[in-house]
Amino acid sequence: MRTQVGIVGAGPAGLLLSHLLHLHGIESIVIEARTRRHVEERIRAGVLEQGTADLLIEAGVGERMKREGLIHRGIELRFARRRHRIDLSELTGGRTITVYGQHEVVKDLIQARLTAGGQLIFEASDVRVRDLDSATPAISFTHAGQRHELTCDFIAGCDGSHGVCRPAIPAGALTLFEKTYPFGWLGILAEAAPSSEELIYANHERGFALLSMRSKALTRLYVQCAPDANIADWPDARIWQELHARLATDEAFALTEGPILQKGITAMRSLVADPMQYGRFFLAGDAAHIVPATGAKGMNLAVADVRVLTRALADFYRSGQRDRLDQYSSTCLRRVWQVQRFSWWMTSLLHRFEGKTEFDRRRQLAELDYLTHSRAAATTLAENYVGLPLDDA
Ligand code: RFL
Ligand code: PHB
Repeated sequence: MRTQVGIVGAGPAGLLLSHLLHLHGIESIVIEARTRRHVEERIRAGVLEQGTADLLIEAGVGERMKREGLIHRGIELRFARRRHRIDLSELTGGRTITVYGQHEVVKDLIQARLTAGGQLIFEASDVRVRDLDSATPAISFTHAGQRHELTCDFIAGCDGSHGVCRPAIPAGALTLFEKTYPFGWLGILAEAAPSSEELIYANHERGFALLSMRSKALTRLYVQCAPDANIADWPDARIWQELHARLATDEAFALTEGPILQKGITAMRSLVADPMQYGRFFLAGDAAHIVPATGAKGMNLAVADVRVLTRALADFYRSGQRDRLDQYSSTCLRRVWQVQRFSWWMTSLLHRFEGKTEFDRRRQLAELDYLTHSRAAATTLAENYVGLPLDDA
């Protein structure tokens, strides 16, 4: 088998890359380890920056998102039993975020690829990449009991944080920057109308809580938990009890409960791989970097990488120009570090840090107070949350 760009992983990064390349007349094949159903049902991110939503619309895959996505113009910060609205739109010249599940984006992209005759190979096992710095890098994999070899001009490693791509770059050629936070998030999807029209980020002495949503009938909720928490120790009643306690306010609010459809624990960590390229091999999305979920940036960052990579590959195939390909990593890493900083800051602001002193706690509350009473401070949150401008260099 042969293709121009071999793509490992059918998450948002791999699928969007394949779709955008197709729009430029560049052929690709996507190799995915899991089933189509699994990737279409995996509940993860839910917040699209304005730039992400605009890109999906421009690329012709935003129709359902425009119909079903929820446009939000603000978020709430809740602390010391008070509610404070950050008016994202007013602070950013009218920009908004769209609440639309990552799995819905994935469904839309799979549909678009299949309609256009794109090749997506699900349930591939023992996927390996090799000859990455040669002119003909290759992906080998087993599918339906047969071993295949896919020779490519370029390979995009879009296989997420636990894939085979990042480790395929020789250790001496790669630096990893990592930070682990001393807590995780326990997330649930509940069959209940969201108790608020906008997302609520709550700082509480028992720990962080977040109210988000997937639709008018589905609430997505998170509570900070121990990094090694066991889901068995979190029966439904305990989850609701913590949510009620951490979201409690002296102002009007009632948390609506409903049957829990999904439950899972996510580690909170930061990771950056530098560089994001090696020869003809390019990492994009979670394969290259992880951000703690507090800033709602993971999927948006994957989309930003893929946009840069598409432009670089389009230049190459159109005119043989390699400049943008050569600059791929440095172009992406600038945004990656901006987003790491923001995600780390949101995480530090909102979580309970075990072992920290009362001084640290008061300082955290003072920062929240400043943020909700200074237009300058609120603007820095707002412009990062709706998404820094995409790099158009
Ligand atoms: P993905 O989505 O992990 O996709 C990688 C794909 O590669 C496949 N794969 C392989 N395929 C072939 N061979 C192998 N050896 C393979 N190994 C793995 C996997 O099956 C998968 O299909 O990475 P991608 O495309 O880079 O997308 C990144 C996003 O998924 C991720 O950053 C976000 O979900 C992070 N994230 C959030 N991001 C946001 O922008 N906003 C949010 O609100 C937000 N909330 C979240 C999140 C992530 C979470 N979890 C579970 C990690 C909330 C949670 C709970
Ligand atoms: C989500 O809806 O899953 C979500 C929203 C905001 C975040 C993280 C996750 O910061």
